[in-house]
Amino acid sequence: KFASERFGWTSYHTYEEYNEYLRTLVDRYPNTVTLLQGGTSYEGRQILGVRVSFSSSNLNRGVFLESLIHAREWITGAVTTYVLNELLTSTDPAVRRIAENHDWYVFPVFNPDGYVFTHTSNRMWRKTRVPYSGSCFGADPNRNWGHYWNSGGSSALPCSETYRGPRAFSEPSTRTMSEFITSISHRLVAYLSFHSYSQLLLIPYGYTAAYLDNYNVTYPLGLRAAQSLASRYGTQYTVGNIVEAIYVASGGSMDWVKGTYGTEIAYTYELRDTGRFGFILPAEQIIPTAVETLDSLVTILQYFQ
Ligand code: ING
Ligand code: ZN
Repeated sequence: KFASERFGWTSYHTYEEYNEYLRTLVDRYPNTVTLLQGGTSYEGRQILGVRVSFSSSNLNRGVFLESLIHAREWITGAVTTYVLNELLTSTDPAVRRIAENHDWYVFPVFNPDGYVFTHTSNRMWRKTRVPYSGSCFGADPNRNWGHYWNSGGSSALPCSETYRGPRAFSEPSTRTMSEFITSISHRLVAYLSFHSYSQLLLIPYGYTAAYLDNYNVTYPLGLRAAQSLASRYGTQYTVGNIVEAIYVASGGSMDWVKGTYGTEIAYTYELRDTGRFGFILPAEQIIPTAVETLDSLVTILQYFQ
């Protein structure tokens, strides 16, 4: 059996298993899937992803899926790989259309050092594993990007969960992934970042409460996406800009992509749940969470039809 059939979405996987899964997709769908090394972490791990393209010329508009930038948010990598699998295997016409009309860039584990640490040492680890002052490790990789870095909602203290790092892109993982994103930025029309938990669909920016760019498009589209999501199992999402929905938070990846390249569609998901299990979402909820999320992605990408 192909490892992609053993992989499955009834349990959570390790960093090595995610990488093995991505490699087997390339073996199985050589004309459609390309393995990409987007970056490298502080501890020297590869940040692997795939491009999925059903067009021989690679000229489709690009959609980027980012997950596990925060190590403990395990549901996020499970959902993006489930979506990846559906893009390759679904026979649902709506899914086939979004799959084949876009070039997909899927990077399941943005923060491999942190993710490995959640398996070996501390399930609740969030940050990178770069050693900083005293005995504290890690900057928050979602406070470390260079668009209005250090503009509120991040900490100067290395021991803080939201430590922004000594400078923008101090973390090898964010720096190298930003360089990769730059290299494909001219192709990207959508950047979707996955976090957990709280059931929110968040609109840029995190550094300012102002409704910049195309909020008048992304807010109503986000409401329709949340409706699609809810229509599957009744899961309720709140839609709003980051500052209004949660808090000021500068240095996020989505702010940088949107602010630097003007990517038309940019959302951050805060997946299930609302706090009962929080980061430790039971594996039985992976598939339902992914199925409802895919419904919302179909709605979001209808914008480009
Ligand atoms: N939430 C995100 C965080 O980094 C966020 C929310 C998204 C902030 C995008 C800024 C930009 O705090 C979680 N759960 O990590
Ligand atoms: Zn997060």
